[in-house]
Amino acid sequence: MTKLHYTQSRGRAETTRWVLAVNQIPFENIVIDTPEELVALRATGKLPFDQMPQLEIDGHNLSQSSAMIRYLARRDGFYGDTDTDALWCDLIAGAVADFSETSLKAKRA
Ligand SMILES: N[C@@H](CCC(=O)N[C@@H](CS)C(=O)NCC(=O)O)C(=O)O
Repeated sequence: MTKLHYTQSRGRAETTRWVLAVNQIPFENIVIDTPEELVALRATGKLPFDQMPQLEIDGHNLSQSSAMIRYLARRDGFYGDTDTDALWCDLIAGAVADFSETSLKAKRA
């Protein structure tokens, strides 16, 4: 079963949730909301860089949200047919990441 570990927020996991949904991959959304839960998750050794989001899929323990999005896109045929198609996918993903990073840094009023 595919599992996604992240906090109770959209944050850096939401694009992965979208791509899982587009690919029609059922997944368990596991909420890690306390420092103790994060410590326990780290102790499993499944976080390559000790960070979330973390995606368990196809026997892989993935981190880095941009890597997981690209893996899912390639895996299920959403990366185009040519290097130029893939280039444009990367350009658009980069632009979306710029907007996302800005909103992640925004402070709540
Ligand atoms: N470049 C990484 C950044 C991951 C990241 O900064 N995750 C934060 C939560 S949004 C985290 O795990 N922070 C805990 C820590 O770094 O100790 C990605 O896009 O997945």
